[in-house]
Amino acid sequence: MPLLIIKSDITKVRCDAIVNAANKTLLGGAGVDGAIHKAAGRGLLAECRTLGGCRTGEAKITKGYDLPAKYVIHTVGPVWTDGRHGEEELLRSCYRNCLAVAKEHDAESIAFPLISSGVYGYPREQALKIAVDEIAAFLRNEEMLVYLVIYGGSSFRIDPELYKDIASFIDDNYTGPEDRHPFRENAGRPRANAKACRFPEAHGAAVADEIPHADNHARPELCVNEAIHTQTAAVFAGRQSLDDALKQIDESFSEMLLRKIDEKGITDAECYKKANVDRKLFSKIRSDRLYRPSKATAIAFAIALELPLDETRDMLMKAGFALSRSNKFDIIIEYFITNGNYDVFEINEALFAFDQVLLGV
Ligand code: AR6
Repeated sequence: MPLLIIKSDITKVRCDAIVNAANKTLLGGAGVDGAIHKAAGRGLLAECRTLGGCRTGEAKITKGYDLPAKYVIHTVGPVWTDGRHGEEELLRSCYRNCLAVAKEHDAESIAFPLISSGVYGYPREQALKIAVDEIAAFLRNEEMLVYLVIYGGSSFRIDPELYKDIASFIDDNYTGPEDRHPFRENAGRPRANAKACRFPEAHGAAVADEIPHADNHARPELCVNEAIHTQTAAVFAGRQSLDDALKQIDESFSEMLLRKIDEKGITDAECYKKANVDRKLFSKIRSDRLYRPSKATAIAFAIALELPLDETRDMLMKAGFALSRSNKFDIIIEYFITNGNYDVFEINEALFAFDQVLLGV
């Protein structure tokens, strides 16, 4: 199942377990710890008192009390000194231990804050990279829906070099209206408060049908492929019956996807995991040859299959979409494909940093 980076308050996320970035006493504190204790009520503190604290890198579980989550998994991140005091390994073990505890309790979904990146001072880009790395490694073998929750309006940056590179690629390739240019100084304020990405209003949102698109993803209403136009013309010219014409409809998105999976010699599971797509959604696509995915899902599969740009365009067209140069999302996708980087989690980090919808579901 997928990893979704979302902007939210973790105490509001509906899922089986939320993770608390606690301290060794487990008796509450500031930051996300304070927010979780406040929202959960006194029952949480009472249960925490029975746990005897927790060592750095380890994890302990309690009930969720007044929270929408069934469980809270408490972990203690490392305090950042200079990166030479075992901070990275300790932070990695926080994620691993929390995921192991969640699995032991049959949690199907879990939400993490960016552990150690607040009061404990871990540099945010590095904290994010470790979180994504560990969660992605876990999801290669396990089925769980994992949210990484970034709080409030705090600025969020990926590796500054990568950010600069993508920003200049967007700058060089953007062909939309000048007054909405993403980076030019004379541009208006494009999408200042645009929703960053999907929001888990309810447990299971990400495994339900395709989630509605953000405004930069308006689905073209009439996006029938050219083959169908040709067939239609022939019908109206009286050369063909409608039945005959419909028999000649081009390969569908789902058919192309399954053909490409076969050609690449990968399994279905390898493909949907690499696409950051939920197994149930994949099954739907597999069983419905006319399934219409969202644009983000269609691109996620093109990325999982490591398709070059022309084949990505072809696959998108079958789902009724195009890659244009008039919006940031499309240009960022083009950037990664032309650079031969097909790591969906890295692409999602970049999309998140640029306030765009994420790939997969
Ligand atoms: N939802 C999601 N993320 C949040 C929330 C929230 N409601 N509130 C803060 N964050 P921190 P740490 C983010 O300081 O660095 C406590 O006092 C925040 O923006 O909560 O591991 C404990 O008792 C940041 O990105 O935890 C410990 O003493 C991330 O959560 C100490 O702080 C972690 O920030 C732990 O420090």
